[in-house]
Amino acid sequence: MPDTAPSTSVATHCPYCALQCGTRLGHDSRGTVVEPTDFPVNDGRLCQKGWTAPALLDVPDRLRHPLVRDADGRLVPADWDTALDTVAARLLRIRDEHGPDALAVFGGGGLTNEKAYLLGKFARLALRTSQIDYNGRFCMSSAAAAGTAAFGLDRGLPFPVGDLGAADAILLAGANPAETMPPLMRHLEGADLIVVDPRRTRTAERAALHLQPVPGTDLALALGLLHIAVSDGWCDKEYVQERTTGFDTAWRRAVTWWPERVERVTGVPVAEQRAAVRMLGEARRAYVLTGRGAEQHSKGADTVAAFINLALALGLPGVAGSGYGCLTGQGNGQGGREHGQKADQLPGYRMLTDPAARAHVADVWGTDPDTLPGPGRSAYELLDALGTEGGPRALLVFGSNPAVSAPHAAHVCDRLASLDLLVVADFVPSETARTADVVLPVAQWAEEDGTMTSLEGRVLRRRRLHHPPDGVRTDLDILHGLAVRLGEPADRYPTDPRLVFEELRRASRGGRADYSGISYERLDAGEALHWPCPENPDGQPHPGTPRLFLDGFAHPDGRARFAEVDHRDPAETTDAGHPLYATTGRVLAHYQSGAQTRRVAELNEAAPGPFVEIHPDTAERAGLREGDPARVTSARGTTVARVRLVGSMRTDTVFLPFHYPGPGRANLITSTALDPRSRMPEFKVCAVRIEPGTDAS
Ligand SMILES: Nc1nc2c(c(=O)[nH]1)N[C@H]1C(S)=C(S)[C@@H](COP(=O)(O)OP(=O)(O)OC[C@H]3O[C@@H](n4cnc5c(=O)[nH]c(N)nc54)[C@H](O)[C@@H]3O)O[C@H]1N2
Ligand SMILES: Nc1nc2c(c(=O)[nH]1)N[C@H]1C(S)=C(S)[C@@H](COP(=O)(O)OP(=O)(O)OC[C@H]3O[C@@H](n4cnc5c(=O)[nH]c(N)nc54)[C@H](O)[C@@H]3O)O[C@H]1N2
Ligand code: SF4
Ligand SMILES: [Mo]
Repeated sequence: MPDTAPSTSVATHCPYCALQCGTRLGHDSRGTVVEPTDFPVNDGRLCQKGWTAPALLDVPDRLRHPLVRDADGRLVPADWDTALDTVAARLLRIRDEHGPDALAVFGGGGLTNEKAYLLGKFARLALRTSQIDYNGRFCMSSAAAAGTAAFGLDRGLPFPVGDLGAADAILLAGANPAETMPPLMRHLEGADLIVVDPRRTRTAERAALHLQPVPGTDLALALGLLHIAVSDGWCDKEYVQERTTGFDTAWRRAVTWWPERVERVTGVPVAEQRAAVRMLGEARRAYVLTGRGAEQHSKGADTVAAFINLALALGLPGVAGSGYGCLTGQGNGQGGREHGQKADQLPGYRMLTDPAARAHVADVWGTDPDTLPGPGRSAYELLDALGTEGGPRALLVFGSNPAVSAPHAAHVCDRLASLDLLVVADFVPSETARTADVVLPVAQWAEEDGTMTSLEGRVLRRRRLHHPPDGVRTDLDILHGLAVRLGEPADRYPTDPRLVFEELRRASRGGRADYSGISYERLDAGEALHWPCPENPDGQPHPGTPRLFLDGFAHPDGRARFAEVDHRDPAETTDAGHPLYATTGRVLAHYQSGAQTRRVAELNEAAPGPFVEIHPDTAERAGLREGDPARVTSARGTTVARVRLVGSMRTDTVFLPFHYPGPGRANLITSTALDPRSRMPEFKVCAVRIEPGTDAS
């Protein structure tokens, strides 16, 4: 069917996380309603966010027309031509005066594949800038760097979610799916769960074993688990011999991490370390999975590498029924990292520095490879450079709310304020949008077609239930409108998602994430297509690749690589002025910066405001009781939150969710230390003190 007429009900997927639960959306007397479908990952279930998602479509302050800041500094309604003309004219002027790298783009892992692809093309062709990165840098980059190094290819889960159901043991390092992907828990029920988390989360409560390390010490723990695996005889020597290289270099480091030393650094008792390895070693089928708790560190990539080393020593990756995986987070966190909105990437998970990749993509784009810019700054470095000498002077934001979600948020807001031009495309007036010079109101999930790639690498159709409200345009329309005004040929920026996908197929052909054999027709026929899914030269449809690495890893020799990694402290350790560790994360009811979920009444009632989890003894020493307002202060700033006493917390650690705006932003305190390999910020550990606050503070 060509551009579909809106239907009375459509099969689609939840707008939020990377599990991409299957849903059916329809209308009844209450308005838009959602039902879960029997899609394999959720099998008739949804979490609270999924059930309430239709409310997003008409939140009271939904943006319904463009806004342009007037001479008095107020955002006032404007028509689309005025808004787009204003943006284009100012972009051209800034580029003329300061060169193309004065223009920057910040994308998001919630954008469809089509949007992510067109955004990267727009930045590099229409703006001619190298300065594009996206919020996935804050999310999956450490696991991606480690996975690529180890296996030659980065796909969050190289196996379908359903495979987890047959496992005997699963180690979850720094993931809390009971709150972040509730329907996933059903797939973990059959296994003995080993949870590594400084907090006793809802996931940890369901575990056979909970290891509760000091934040920022997972690398030591993983080295120690490898040490035990080898010295207690759980190492799969035949697998290591036949399917890997580099064991000796990894062992050279792990050998010094004997269990007592690991206990001293991590706080995890020797007996628990041994028990964890025994559970994994005795299992016939086992998985090691990482989440943001292990990854969002200045050594996140090395930490993931250490967990992969453990998995390799146990002989798990690339074996049916076992493996290593990263639980990717955002709705299109997987696809968003494959199609060119990352600073160093071109579509198909190609690298921007690879001459063959440049030539291929330039050919699809109808341009000379020499005109393509090189790699630009990573997300935090980009935000940090805004408005500085030699840094970008204009920023276009599509699908992120960095005023709340970026580390050291007060500093990021200063940088945003120093820009000559800030343009935000969103469907709600997010905290970032409110500071913009131009706000462009966009359509959302149920109002447009597209594809998303879930955490298991499966490409899914997002389907339109109804047209966007009057006055609202799609992201593809906006990119088209701007590109044309910047002098680009109109047909280079199609507004029909299907046409963009057809081009994306060609651009990805032969790349690591090859989508060339996938089409809307095949997806609409219900096929389950996991990439790589190349177009076969003989015309036979490729079945996709649900399980990777069974016949070999993606390195030229087919072997996985052990990594030589060693533990190091977090960028910031505690001292007399900042005696506690603060870590950050998520609660069930809210999503990310909260821009969407804080506008859904039922979700906001479930988790109404910022809080800090703290052990009762630690609270008492600080003079704090349950419900008191508290000030949590790091070297960068102070955030305010209500005290929540939690007896199972470590006494040296407090926890804050990062979903709240204003003075309750957890990111007012977080560290700007970056992982040297992935450029991931250290969201999960900084040194703080806590003291009584006032309701006004
Ligand atoms: N409800 C909800 N669900 C979501 C999201 C959301 O915002 N809200 N976001 C989605 C996205 S984008 C993502 S990335 C995923 C994230 O999913 P998760 O990775 O499960 O989420 P987090 O809560 O960030 O971190 C997981 C756990 O890491 C622990 N942790 C903190 N520091 C450390 C440490 O040093 N070591 C270890 N081992 N653990 C530590 C925290 O206590 C927390 O329980 O969730 C997705 N799903
Ligand atoms: N302290 C701390 N900070 C963190 C984390 C942490 O664990 N701790 N986690 C990090 C992680 S993993 C992530 S993924 C980031 C996420 O943080 P953000 O990047 O801020 O993510 P969202 O809050 O989802 O913001 C998405 C914005 O885009 C809008 N939007 C949604 N879909 C579309 C679309 O299709 N088009 C357009 N134009 N707009 C759209 C939404 O309304 C919302 O305003 O936060 C990071 N920040
Ligand atoms: S688990 Fe994720 S995809 Fe599923 S309903 Fe909840 S937010 Fe939506
Ligand atoms: Mo994320």
